[in-house]
Amino acid sequence: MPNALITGITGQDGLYLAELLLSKGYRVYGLVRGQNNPKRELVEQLVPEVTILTGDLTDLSSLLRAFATAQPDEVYNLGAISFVAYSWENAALTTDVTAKGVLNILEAIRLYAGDSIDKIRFYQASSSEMFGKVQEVPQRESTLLWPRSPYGVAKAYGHYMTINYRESYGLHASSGILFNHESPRRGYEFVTRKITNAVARISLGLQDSVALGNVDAQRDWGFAGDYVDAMWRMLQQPEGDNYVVATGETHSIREFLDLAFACVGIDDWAPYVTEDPRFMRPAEVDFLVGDSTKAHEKLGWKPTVSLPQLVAMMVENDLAIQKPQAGLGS
Ligand code: NAP
Ligand code: F7E
Repeated sequence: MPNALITGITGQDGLYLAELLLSKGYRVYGLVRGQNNPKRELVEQLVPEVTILTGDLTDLSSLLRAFATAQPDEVYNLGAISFVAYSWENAALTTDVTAKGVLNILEAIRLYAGDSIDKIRFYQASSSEMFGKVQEVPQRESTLLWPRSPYGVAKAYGHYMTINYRESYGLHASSGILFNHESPRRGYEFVTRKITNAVARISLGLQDSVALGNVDAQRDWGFAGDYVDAMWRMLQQPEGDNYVVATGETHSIREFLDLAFACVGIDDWAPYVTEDPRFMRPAEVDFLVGDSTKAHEKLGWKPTVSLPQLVAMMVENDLAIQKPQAGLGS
């Protein structure tokens, strides 16, 4: 039974990955930060078999203690400050967690494993945000990075540091350059969940409208459950590498709105959506679309959920959550 350590276990991907690894017979350890983390309960409810360890990516000694307990064969570094808009307001903190946190965990591996470093496999949660002002369409592993946010810059640091530890110490280290992936577990701050939650509430008479920023931005959206499978596949390869994971389709926020409102029988969403400059970003990533040919060919990975299916899944979930608020059964 292999041991896996997941940072970011309380997040969207951490929960899906824990479920996947448990189903494959892994013993799973999850790092949870803070003295009274409200999301700890979610982990305990959804994946009670996971052993929770206390630690923080900014605290190297806490990572070393986690390694001593978990004795991991595979380490998945999903922990990050992941909300792009927030990264401008807290650029130094984002750098400490999302960039330097990667160095801390790589150093923890080196200190823990010593001469047996080749026995550990490492996954770094890199991001399409690193492509930022895109230099090539579609974006692939070799595309020049041009990050547009403190978050994107921090992820670029983590990406290159992962490659550096692979090249310097022979660590089996993979960088998954994942494009946007969503699910009913997506945080409410991200545009997809903000929209599906608002659509559910508007259709139930609980809310009049939703305020958004740039609805012309285009993203390559997939389903998070598919994307954690790609992470696992990367660590089963003979060597660490970099992989783009994406659907290969791009859609605007407007198209996402079309699909989400259609789920509740609303064809014209204009009366329900307002533009609010508070949600505009200092520098926008206008367009992303990924080429995951390498992941298809080497990992045998393919997305299984289409955008309309994903949107329907998210709207249905938010309707079930919101119905009791409207005095209806779920
Ligand atoms: P998420 O839901 O925001 O989860 C982020 C996780 O990081 C949470 O568990 C959070 O813990 C943890 N974390 C934050 N600060 C930490 C710290 N100082 N020490 C340890 N853990 C910390 O993100 P996600 O969507 O699951 O994404 C997982 C990873 O993939 C992230 O690294 C993200 O940047 C990256 N990524 C995501 C996407 C996407 O579209 N979802 C695409 C590409 C890359 P708390 O619950 O305590 O805050
Ligand atoms: O924004 C626009 C916004 O916050 C998507 C993270 O998981 O994926 C995610 O980052 C787009 C942007 O995701 C609102 O300007 C318009 O163009 O849902 P988002 P993101 O910034 O793409 C990448 C791959 C990651 O790695 C990140 O961790 O939607 N947008 N109006 C809005 N966005 C938000 N959040 N809220 C709005 O009201």
